[in-house]
Amino acid sequence: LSTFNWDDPFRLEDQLTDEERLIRDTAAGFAKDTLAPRVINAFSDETVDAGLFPLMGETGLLGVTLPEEYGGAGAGYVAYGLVAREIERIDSGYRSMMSVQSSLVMYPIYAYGSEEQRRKYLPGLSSGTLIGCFGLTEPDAGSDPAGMKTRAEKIDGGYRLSGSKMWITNSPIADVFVVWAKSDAHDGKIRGFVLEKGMKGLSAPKIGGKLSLRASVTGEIVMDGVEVGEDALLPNVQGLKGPFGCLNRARYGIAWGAMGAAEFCWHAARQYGLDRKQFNKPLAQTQLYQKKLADMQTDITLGLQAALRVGRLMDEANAAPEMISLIKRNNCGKALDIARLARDMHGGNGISEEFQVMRHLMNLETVNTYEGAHDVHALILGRAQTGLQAFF
Ligand code: TGC
Ligand code: FAD
Repeated sequence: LSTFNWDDPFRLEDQLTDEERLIRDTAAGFAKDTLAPRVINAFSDETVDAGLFPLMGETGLLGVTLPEEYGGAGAGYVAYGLVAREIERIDSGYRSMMSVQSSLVMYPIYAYGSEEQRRKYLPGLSSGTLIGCFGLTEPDAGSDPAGMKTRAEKIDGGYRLSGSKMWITNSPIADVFVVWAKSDAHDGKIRGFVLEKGMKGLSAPKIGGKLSLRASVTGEIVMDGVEVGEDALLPNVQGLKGPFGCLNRARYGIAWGAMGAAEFCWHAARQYGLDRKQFNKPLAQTQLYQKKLADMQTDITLGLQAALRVGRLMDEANAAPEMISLIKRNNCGKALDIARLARDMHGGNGISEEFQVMRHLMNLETVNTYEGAHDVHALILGRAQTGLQAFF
C-alpha cells in the first residue's frame, strides 16, 4: 500500500492532465500574488477593483473554455473548475467576477450570439477591457425566473426594453449587459439581449450594505424604455433554456469554487489547532478537534472528486443538469458548514479579519443562495427522482 497525502487523499493531482495542472498553477500564482494581498482591505472597505479584469484577462483566466479564435483558452471544463477553485480559495467575490464574465456573459454571446456579436464583444471580454454582467433575477422573480416582468416590446427596427433586474454581480461597473426579457414579438417567450453601458434609459445602481461578497460589486439593472436595434437580440435561443444553459456552466464552476473556499478554511483550522495550545497541549491533539478536521477532509475530498467526475462528463458533452444541481447544492452546503466549523475552531480569533475564515463564511452564505438556492436544487433533484414537481 502507498502513502496517504492528508491534503489530497484521493490524489486528485494524479487525475489531471499536464495542461490542466499548468492552468491550475497559473491561476494559483495569480491568486496568491495578485488577489491575496488585496482581499482583506477590499472586503472591509467594500471596494471592487475593476482593474482586476484586465489582469485576469492577461493571465488567461477569462473564458477558459471558449475557443482561442475568440480569445478563450480553448481548454476544458475541468481546467475551468480548477481556476474557480484557486480564485475562490482567496475569495468567493473574486470568483464571482470571473465566473459571471466567463459563463454568464461570454458563453451566451458565444453559444447564442451571431458571428457579429461574437466578434464585437468576445475579444474585449476575454482581455478584460470590457466587463460583463448577467441580468436574470428581478425583485419579484428570484427562484422562479419564469415570473419575470421585464418586457421587450417590438418597435421599428428593434425592441424597447422595460423592467428591472436585482442582485446583479458586476452591473455597476459593467460595459456589456446580457439581460433576459419576455418578448412580445416572440409569443412572450424569454429572449436574451445584449445592452451596452450609456444606452438611454439604462442604469445600474449599486446595492450597498452587503455583509457578504463585499469584494465584488452587486447592483440593479434598471431599463426605462431602453431602445435597441435587432442586432442586440441573441438570435440562437429562446425560452428559459437560454439562461439555464449559462447557469449550468456557472453552477458547475461554483461547485469547484466553493471547495476552494472550504479548503482554505480547513487548512487554516488545522494550522491553528497545531499552533494553539490550551490545557498544555495543542488544540489539534484533542479528539473533538480531530473529528472536525476529519469531517472537513472527508467532505472536501468527496466534493472535489464529484466535481471532477462531472467536469469530465461535461468535457465529453455528456453531463445532465441534475448532476450539476447535485454538486452545486452539496459542495456549497458543505463549504458553508466547514467555514462555520473553522470559525468556531479559531475561537475568538475566528471573528477577526486577520484569520479570514469569517469572511469566507459570510461569502458562502451568498454562494449557497445564488445560482439556485440550496433548497431549490433539492427540489430539482426531488423532481428528477419522483417525477413530481414540488415548486408550486
Ligand atoms: P422548468 O419547467 O423546469 O424548465 C423550463 C425550461 O427550461 C429548461 N431547463 C433547462 N435547460 C437547460 N439546463 C437546465 N438546467 C434547465 N432547467 C430547465 C427546461 O427543459 C424547459 O425547457 P422547454 O424547452 O421545455 O421550455 O422551469 P421552471 O420554471 O419549473 O423552473 C424551476 C427551477 C427551480 C428549476 C428554476 O427556475 C431554477 O433553477 N431556479 C433558480 C434560479 C437561478 O438559478 N437563478 C440564478 C440567477 S443568476 C445568478 O445567480 C448569478 S450569481 C453569479 C455569481 O456572482 O457568481
Ligand atoms: P427567493 O426565491 O425569494 O427564495 C427565498 C427562500 O425561499 C430561499 O431559501 C429558497 O430556497 C426558498 N424557496 C424559494 N422557492 C421555494 C419553493 N418553491 N419551495 C421551497 N422553498 C423555496 N442573479 C442574477 O440574475 N445575476 C447575477 O449576477 C446575480 N448575482 C447575485 C449576487 C449576489 C451577491 C446575490 C445575493 C444574488 C445574486 N443573484 C444574481 C440573484 C440570485 O440568483 C437569487 O438571489 C437567487 O436565485 C434566489 O432568489 P431570491 O433572492 O429572490 O430568493
